[in-house]
Amino acid sequence: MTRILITGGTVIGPSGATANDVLVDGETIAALYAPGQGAGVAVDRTIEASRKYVIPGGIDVHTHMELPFGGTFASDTFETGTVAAAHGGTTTILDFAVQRSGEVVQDGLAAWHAKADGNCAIDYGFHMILGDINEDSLKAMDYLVDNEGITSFKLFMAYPGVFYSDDVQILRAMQRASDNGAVIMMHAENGIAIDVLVQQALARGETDPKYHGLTRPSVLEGEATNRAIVLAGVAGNCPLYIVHMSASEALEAVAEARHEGRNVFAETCPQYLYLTLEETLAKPGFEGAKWVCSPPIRSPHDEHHHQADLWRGLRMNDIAIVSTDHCPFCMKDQKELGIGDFSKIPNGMGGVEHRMELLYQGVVNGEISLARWVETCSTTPARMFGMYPKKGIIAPGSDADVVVWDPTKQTHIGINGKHHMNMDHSSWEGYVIDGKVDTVLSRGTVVIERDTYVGRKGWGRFVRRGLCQYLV
Ligand code: DUC
Ligand code: ZN
Ligand code: ZN
Repeated sequence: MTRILITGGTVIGPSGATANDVLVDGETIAALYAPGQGAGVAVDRTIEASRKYVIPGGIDVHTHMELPFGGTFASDTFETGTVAAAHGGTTTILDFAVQRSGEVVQDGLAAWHAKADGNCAIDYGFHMILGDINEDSLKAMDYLVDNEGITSFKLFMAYPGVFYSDDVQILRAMQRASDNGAVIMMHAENGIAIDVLVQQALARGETDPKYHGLTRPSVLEGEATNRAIVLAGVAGNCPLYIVHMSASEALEAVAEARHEGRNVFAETCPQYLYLTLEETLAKPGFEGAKWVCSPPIRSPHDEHHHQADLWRGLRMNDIAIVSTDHCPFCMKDQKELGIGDFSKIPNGMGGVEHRMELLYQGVVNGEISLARWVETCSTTPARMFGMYPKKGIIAPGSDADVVVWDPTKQTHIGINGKHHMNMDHSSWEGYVIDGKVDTVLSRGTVVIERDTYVGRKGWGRFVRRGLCQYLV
């Protein structure tokens, strides 16, 4: 077994920073030493981390590799997407296995295992999208929790005719989750109202990408979020996790529920923290299609200050996690499906490679602390989805998923030799971030050094997860 000593660094955890040397023995962290105290330990390799941060590997709990969607497939495979994730300091992803309408849940899960097995550069787990809630899928929820290490289920209040569930189905799934302890993850947008606005816009000849944003107003995200919270309460305080939150109205609903002590949690994504409708969706011609995702990127000229509110929500823990909703599509042949009709543009953006650096910029900008960066990007994801302390912390006995982070360097984001996602463009082209990934270990094995992937296909293992660790 290989032994590695990471020396001279500052270890960051959810409760702050300490100067420690870290001993990795095989796949796990063996010990933390006061600086210099590990000097005599026999090791195969030393990684010098002076003036660098040593953090638990990032955990991105919201990715869609190879998702069939919008008449095409998300363009990253588990192989390309996990290599890209590793480059950006993410060492575990949770992807969404899909049960489509009319399909048996276990068959959808088996299809996802077949896509990922033997292909991943880093560890991975699955949530399950329930696209057809009926007696069998309700029973399957119990089965997956008890036997498959899958303890979270995503439902959609959006996308009528695709993944959409009505309130009857949602309530029944929530009741089941109340009983078996699973987390219900909710895509909270009022999809049937949005579809009315979309049809009316198209009838007026409003076909450009920006109308994707303008037909999905934030109030319809707020309404759906509030409705999901009410239904989760009726179901008996079922654990509810609002995915990819973008709107102040939604945050208000979550904050109020949390104030009442409810099992309600939320995540947001970097695109909602940084990008504006005007700079993205509203670019001239068809370029805005690059940023078509749902919920949409919001305008700062709304009556709400969505971005400032989301940053505040992150500081206050009303937003617990930052994920990416990584769902990449190329412009060529994919986004182009929607030329002349924004509603046909495949919804999704790629970002799995950039989450850690984009959130670190939030530290540099004074929006969040170093500890909160690690907490929202690694420790809380591990606890929310039943993986802690195996994942999400640098502590003896934990998996040695470790990122050495250099705060003195910069990351230049863009497609020219810089990004590793299978996309013909970058949603973050030209962004320059203070801070850079130096070295990445996945279960004790170096997978990234000197900007190069040195791991191997199939190294990543499926993580069987327990229940959410925030529930009493
Ligand atoms: N939103 C997206 O933008 N893409 C995939 C699914 C989703 O909910
Ligand atoms: Zn969604
Ligand atoms: Zn998603």
